[in-house]
Amino acid sequence: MRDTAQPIYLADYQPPAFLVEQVDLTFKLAPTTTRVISRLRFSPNPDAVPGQDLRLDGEGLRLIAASIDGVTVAADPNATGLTVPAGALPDGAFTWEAEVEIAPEGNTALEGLYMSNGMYCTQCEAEGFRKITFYPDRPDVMAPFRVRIESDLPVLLSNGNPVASGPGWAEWDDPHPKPSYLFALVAGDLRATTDRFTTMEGREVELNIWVRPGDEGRTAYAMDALKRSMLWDEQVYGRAYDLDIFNVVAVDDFNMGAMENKGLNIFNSRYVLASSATATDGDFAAIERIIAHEYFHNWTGNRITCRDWFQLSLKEGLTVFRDQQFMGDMRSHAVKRIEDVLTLRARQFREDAGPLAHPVRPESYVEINNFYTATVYEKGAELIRMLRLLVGEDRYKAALDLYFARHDGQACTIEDWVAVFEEAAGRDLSQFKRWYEQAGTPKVTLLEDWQDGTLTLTLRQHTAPTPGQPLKEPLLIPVALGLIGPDGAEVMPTRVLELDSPEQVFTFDNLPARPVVSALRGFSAPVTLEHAQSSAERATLLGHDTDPFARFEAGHNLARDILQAMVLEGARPGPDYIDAMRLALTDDSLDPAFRALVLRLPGEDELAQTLHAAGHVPDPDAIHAARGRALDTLAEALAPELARVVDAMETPGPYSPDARDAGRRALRLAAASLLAHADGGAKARAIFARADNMTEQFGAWTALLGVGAGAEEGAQFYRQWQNDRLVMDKWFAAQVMFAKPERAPNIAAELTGHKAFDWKNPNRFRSVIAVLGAHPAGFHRKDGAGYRLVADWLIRLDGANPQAAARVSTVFETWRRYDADRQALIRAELERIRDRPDCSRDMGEMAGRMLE
Ligand code: B3K
Ligand code: ZN
Repeated sequence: MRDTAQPIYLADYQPPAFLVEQVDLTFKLAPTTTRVISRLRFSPNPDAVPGQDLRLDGEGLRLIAASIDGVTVAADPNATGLTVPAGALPDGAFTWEAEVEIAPEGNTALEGLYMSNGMYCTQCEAEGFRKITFYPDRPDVMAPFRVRIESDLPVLLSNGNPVASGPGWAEWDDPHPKPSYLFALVAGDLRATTDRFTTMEGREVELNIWVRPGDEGRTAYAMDALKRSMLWDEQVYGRAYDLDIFNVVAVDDFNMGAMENKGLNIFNSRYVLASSATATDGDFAAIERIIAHEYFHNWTGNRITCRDWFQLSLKEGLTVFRDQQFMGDMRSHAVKRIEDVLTLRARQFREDAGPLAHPVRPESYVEINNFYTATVYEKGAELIRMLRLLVGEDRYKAALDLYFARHDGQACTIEDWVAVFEEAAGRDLSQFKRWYEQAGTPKVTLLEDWQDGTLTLTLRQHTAPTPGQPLKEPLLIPVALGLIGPDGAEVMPTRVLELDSPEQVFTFDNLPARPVVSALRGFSAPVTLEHAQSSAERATLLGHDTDPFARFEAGHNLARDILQAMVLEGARPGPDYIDAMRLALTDDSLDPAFRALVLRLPGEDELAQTLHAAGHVPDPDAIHAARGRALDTLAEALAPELARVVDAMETPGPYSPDARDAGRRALRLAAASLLAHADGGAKARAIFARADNMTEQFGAWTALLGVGAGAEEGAQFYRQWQNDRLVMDKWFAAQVMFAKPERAPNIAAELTGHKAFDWKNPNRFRSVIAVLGAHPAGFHRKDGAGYRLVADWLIRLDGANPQAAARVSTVFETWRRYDADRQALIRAELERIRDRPDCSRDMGEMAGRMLE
């Protein structure tokens, strides 16, 4: 029997002893006494050792009755499930029936069947189905489900197609075999926005977005995004939807963003509900991306699922990659790529550099929910991007066609995935596969040598040890490279250098003059690049590179070097940098969204990360101060241009969330925020006063907060939005995010005392506690007040919702970067969290790994 704190190992995988041919479930819903009656048709798995016991997972279930083929069995569940010995089982197939009782109302963990504002809903991935009934709760057991719901609530939903309904009941049938983690049920007083989509196969699909009464006016954008996602998956991947109905439900209490349950996606309401008055451009983009992501899972995740949870990136990395492609097609590939790289570095590189580093395919876990990480998702997507670059667009398409044709309806592994690429490209990818197995961010060093028209590039790769992996093998790293001549023109088309050894040399002859090297174009591999370049070379790339990512990166590196020098030597930004920024700011030939990104200085956590990687102990206060000085200097120097851009970027006409207008607003607000450091916030105040949309209202308010102003605007914001739960999350978050470092823990503490601080709601909890953890100088206040406050709240949340608490605990993952005093304070907090007798498995694993 599984001791719940014991690790599970990939190497121990065994096929299931029994397969499930059909599932029939009946739910009699009641807040504290829901009855779940299950009828499961089992047959021995021909691929497993015969004669095994029947093992069913089950947690927190009150067993009322159980039988096999109609004969009562004396099952005796323990904390993790029950076992029927092989000797008590009939030969061949048999039917298991059980009735259990559960109490959704008291389920604060938001896993299994729970309640949110009077509505019933479920979250089963990864292992929540076992909190609903006894079942072989593992993804390689796939079965068709038939579900009957009995309840007085008006709307009763489950997976698949509706088959029948009457007063107080409804029945659903999902013909597509699925693992239990994709099961879903919703019951409540809900309102639908309805639309239709006709698939390329001619199937008429009813689309519904279900929300609480009063929220109907905020569903239009999600519906539009859904229809565009369905069309895109047909056009780009040849994948059509496969049921007669597709339901999306918005729920206020939800542990993550959304869930791809077959035919019944359940969403955190913040990723469905949007109106121009209440949602920012960023919110609209997040809705578009997540609607697409969950929809795309229908093929990459649901029809082809994972054999076991170690293979999680098989569905998540691929689906993230697909949503990135979709967003690029819908908006701008250049801007999307830059944003994705910034996220990757902020979250995944950070994870990879600390005690929580793990491979894209981990080898062991204690609690699988702790492995829904930036590494599995975002780095997983990067691996697919590299595969596509290595084999080329056409062979990528061929590999994916083969994947869908060969594995539809199966539960697969990373090996299956790599094999379709090997076959489609006729190429051995065994070295590439190391990317899935080896944790850590490789460092690539590039050295240039120039002699008589020949440029010699020496490339080296090195990956530092990570927990459990002291030695690293060389990886296959595609480095996309271009050369820019002194006149700013391209010397050759982009070439992809394949780095597969610790060191390799590449030469380029017959060059008329020494070019500027544009390396890692498009961020062709998830590595850190060390490439010494002068400010002048970086300015050339920023001004002339044909690759937009490389252009952005040149400006970003320029800023990062200056900020580092400011932190370490107290320098000031020089005229080179200011001129380069002026050029980017005022170059009207550039996409405003791109210019907004160029204008954004590297963040404090990124600076701490790079300083640490360069062998320094980062001082959060010094970083905060240096960044503030850089903003002041830039603002003073560029004030006239900034003011002009603020005016020029006004978006005439009614609000539209499209990329064009959103890009203009992004630049306008970036300019106003920077300018606030010189004009005291005059422009921002004017934007706030006239704003007719949340993007400008919120953006202008936070621009003011950024310079220590905005108190009046904050009060007005509160008065206007105090009854809107999603906007109130912003009100909480902004005050912590933009607090002066010395005040941040106090402000966060005060906010936790606010009457609207409902800490059991994950969004609200994160809007204060996780946001404090993301405020480097505030969280790391020298006296440890930030650490204490976060730890106190993590302990409290752990008692109610371990999964959500464990996730927020990653705010501590960078602790070993810092000085001895701070380390001692954090260590004490992590020990306090871990050493409680009632510490959850989720939190115990996280704190334990961070302390190891
Ligand atoms: N598959 C879900 C995440 C489930 C998380 C469980 N702890 C959402 C997604 O990735 O689409
Ligand atoms: Zn996903």
